Amino acid sequence: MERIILVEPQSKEDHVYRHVRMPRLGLPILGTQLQEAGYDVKIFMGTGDALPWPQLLQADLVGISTTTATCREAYQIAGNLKAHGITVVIGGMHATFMPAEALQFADYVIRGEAELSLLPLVQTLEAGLAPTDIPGVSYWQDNQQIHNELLKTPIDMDTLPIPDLTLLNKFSSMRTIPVITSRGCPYNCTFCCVTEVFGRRYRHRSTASILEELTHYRGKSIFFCDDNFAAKPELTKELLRGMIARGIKLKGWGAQVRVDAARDDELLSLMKRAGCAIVYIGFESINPATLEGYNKQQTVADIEEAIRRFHDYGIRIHGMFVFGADTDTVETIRQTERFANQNRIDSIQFMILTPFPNTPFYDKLEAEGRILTRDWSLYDGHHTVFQPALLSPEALQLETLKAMKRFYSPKHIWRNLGLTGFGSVIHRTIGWVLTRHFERRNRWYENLLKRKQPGDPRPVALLYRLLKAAGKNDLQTNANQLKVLLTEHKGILHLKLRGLADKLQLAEVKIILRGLSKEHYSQVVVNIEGLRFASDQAAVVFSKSLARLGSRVRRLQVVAAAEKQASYLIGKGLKKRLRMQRFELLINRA
Ligand code: B12
Ligand code: SF4
Repeated sequence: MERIILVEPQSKEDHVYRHVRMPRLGLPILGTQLQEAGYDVKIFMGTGDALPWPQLLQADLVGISTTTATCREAYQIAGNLKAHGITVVIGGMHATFMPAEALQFADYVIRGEAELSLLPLVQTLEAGLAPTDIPGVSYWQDNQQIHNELLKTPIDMDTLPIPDLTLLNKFSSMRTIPVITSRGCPYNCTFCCVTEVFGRRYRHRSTASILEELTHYRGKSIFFCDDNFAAKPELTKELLRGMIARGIKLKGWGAQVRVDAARDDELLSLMKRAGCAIVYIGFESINPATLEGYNKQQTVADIEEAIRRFHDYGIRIHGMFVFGADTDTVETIRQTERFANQNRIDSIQFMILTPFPNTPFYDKLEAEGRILTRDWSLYDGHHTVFQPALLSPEALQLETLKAMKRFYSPKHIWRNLGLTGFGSVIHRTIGWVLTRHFERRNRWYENLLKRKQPGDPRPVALLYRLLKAAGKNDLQTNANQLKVLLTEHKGILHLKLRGLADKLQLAEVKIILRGLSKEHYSQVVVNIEGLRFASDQAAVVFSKSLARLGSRVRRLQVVAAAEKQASYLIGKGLKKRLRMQRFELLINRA
């Protein structure tokens, strides 16, 4: 097992952050560990169809990282690799929360922090053994899922290597370099999932090791990936003093902090002197009831004070707000936009509250029947995926976008010039372009929410309903030996094909499929576990009609029985469709 490729899939959904070329640090750290142990490692970031497939298909093992919003891309890539017989390990945030789901697409899943698990797993596999004792590993044994216990003590950050970012394909085009100084957060905001992975105990690296890393990046722009860069102000000050003393001049750096950081004059002064250009602050809300509900432990007065004080020190602010709490109304969203403009926040991000799976917030909404869709790719803070309490899903979606548009309007961009300078004008102009782009690309979702019937928990207008309207629902055809069963479950259309398919019968299926694909956003699952092809030609015809269906619906999943059946289809034309968007191959091992 020499060649290892690690992949950070990017989201296909169009949102502001899709265009950021900075990786999360998990794969660079794990990649460096593997490289130091003698493996040939490469890391790729990208959407499935933009990845270098010839290289991926040569790998001995591929590790794929997940967040909730990018897990579908991850599963799609994993499905394709599995069909080619390549060993796949999935890890990261979403896999940690949903290991049983992720394991459907992989040989192994690693939950939680993986620095004490991935290398031992690779070595164990090389020795031909089962990973019975490796913490956090989930795997298959006799078609059963085994989930090893999680790592008991959090990882000591000083035992980790400095990530070698040159392992990344996008290194040369990376404008901002990610550096991390700590893990874990002592707070416990109700909507956040970070503490589920990194814990509530704040751990940090030694100042000496961070300074050593920073010396490599003189003259570059840095983003500190810590959830709360100044959680221990005395340590942060030590680091900043070190940067100043060693003359580590960066092009400018940014970090996430809480409002509390603004109360400490010495900290602010050191941040400015060490080159801090911008802070990212989770203000979350200006509705006191919402702040309380989020357990944010900050007040609106704290927010106002933080804005004023960071500005006094000439540090720009990116304010992050979250809309959609049970105490929020349309007026909350409008007031927040006015607040952000009046207080001259340099740039903002208005996000829609997102119930990440396996958080208490998700469980609550699930229990109340308020989850609208389990399409994880929409769990990105830009789409309404649940039924809010005091406003409709459509209003939450539209008002959030409208507020973004007002904030990033040319009027406010120029008004801002006098106060916070040209830097924030540039940021706001970029925001103006991206917001409009997002609006154009996401109209389909507004339309979808508009069609939602009150009290209907499903994400509306499915192909199935079109079919229902045509009086053909729950169709069961028996064309000679080919059986076609059409059903709907939790808002997803399922097409089950059983028996022997020849060209003629497939022509009939093609007509059914064509009739279905009038809308562009639905999810269809085609189960071919019980399907056999009368000839190679029939398999080619089938591959083609699947591809056509895939280009018309929002997501197409094909469930095949065992890897053999999947490889056969791939051999018969599906290989060309590896680049096909929205296509996933799932292999049922049972
Ligand atoms: C830096 C960062 C960003 C950057 C870079 C993003 C990128 N390339 O994805 C920016 C600012 C652009 C960004 C944007 C967004 N982000 Co962000 N981001 C972070 C942040 C603060 C740090 C990431 C990091 O480096 N972590 C440290 C490293 C060491 O952790 P890690 O990469 O997860 O890896 C460890 C384990 O997870 C595991 N692991 C990870 N991958 C793999 C793979 C394998 C094979 C194995 C075995 C193990 C493994 O092992 C690693 C080492 O222990 C995290 C919070 C956090 N603390 O992680 C949020 C976080 C990842 N972001 C989040 C979100 C929601 C977003 C946005 C959707 C926000 C938005 N509304 O626009 C966008 C989407 C971006 C996208 N890719 O589509 C959420 C994800 C939640 C979830 N359940 O998925 C997080 C957790 C924040 C939060 N508070 O909830 N983000
Ligand atoms: S302070 Fe930030 S990282 Fe910590 S729990 Fe709250 S949202 Fe999560």
